[in-house]
Amino acid sequence: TSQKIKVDFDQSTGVAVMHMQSPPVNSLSLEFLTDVCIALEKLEMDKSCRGLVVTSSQPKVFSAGLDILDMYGKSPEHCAEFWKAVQEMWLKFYGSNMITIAAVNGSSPAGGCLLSMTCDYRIMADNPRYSIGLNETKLGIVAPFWFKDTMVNTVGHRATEMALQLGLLYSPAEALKIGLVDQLVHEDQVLTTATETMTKWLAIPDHARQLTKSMMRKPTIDKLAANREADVNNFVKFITKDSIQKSLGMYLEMLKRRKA
Ligand code: CO8
Repeated sequence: TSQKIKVDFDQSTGVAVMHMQSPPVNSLSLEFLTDVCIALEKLEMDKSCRGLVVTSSQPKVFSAGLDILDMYGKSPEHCAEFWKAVQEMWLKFYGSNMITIAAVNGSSPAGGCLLSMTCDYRIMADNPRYSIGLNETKLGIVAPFWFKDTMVNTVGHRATEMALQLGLLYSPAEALKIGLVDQLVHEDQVLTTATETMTKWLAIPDHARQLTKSMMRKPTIDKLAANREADVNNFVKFITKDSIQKSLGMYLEMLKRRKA
């Protein structure tokens, strides 16, 4: 595997841990998404691997979401290739046969939140400085239908409607309250709690759990799987608009200013 992700697979437990280690903020770039998909495919094919924990090696950040630089000032061809990779990541994670647990040990905006929502269970660090949510509207962009569907499936229609319109980023306590995450623990305990939780899930017969997971998620997955090309075209048409490029440029400026 690549330098940007490290996968530790424990044969004795059948559980793998994927550490995202793409400095500074694990943004989901085309290259990073490709590596994640290759790693996930390998684990999926290994019948001895039953569970996967996803976590971050970067301090304070789980993932900053999609790499804005893959959507800013890029050719339509590049944007299309990038978007296919985003779709692929979502399809692979949301449809995984493995038990997937997100160990959210830092902030998790936009695509980072999406990645965690594709998992079966979310444990977040109880640090009020961290936040999680689909903040797309704050960048002047619109979360696509399958981001929306994933959130509806996680927290319900009403909470999603408010979250998406306002581009809300929730504190861990607020995220727990609406069910965006399942459990809060101290920062140092996120990974060990994920391992403990995994043990509970591993006790369920795989075939029954897998069929149940598929029953719950298949309609949502099929919706994108049947419309991938149209979704790519929509994205490219939207993201390459002058007005949208301008919004992204202003957002990037804001990120830099905030730092100074
Ligand atoms: N993409 C590219 N670069 C990024 C991103 C990103 N998503 N996030 C941060 N960076 C860069 C920063 O600009 C900064 O760069 P530099 O060092 O050159 O100034 C560097 O990473 C470090 O960032 P910070 O100094 O801000 O790090 P902090 O630890 O202070 O904060 C955060 C970490 C909280 C993650 C913060 O960086 C942040 O809020 N980032 C923005 C997150 C965000 O809004 N992401 C949204 C991406 S869009 C998306 O995922 C879904 C899009 C759906 C598309 C739909 C279109 C139709």
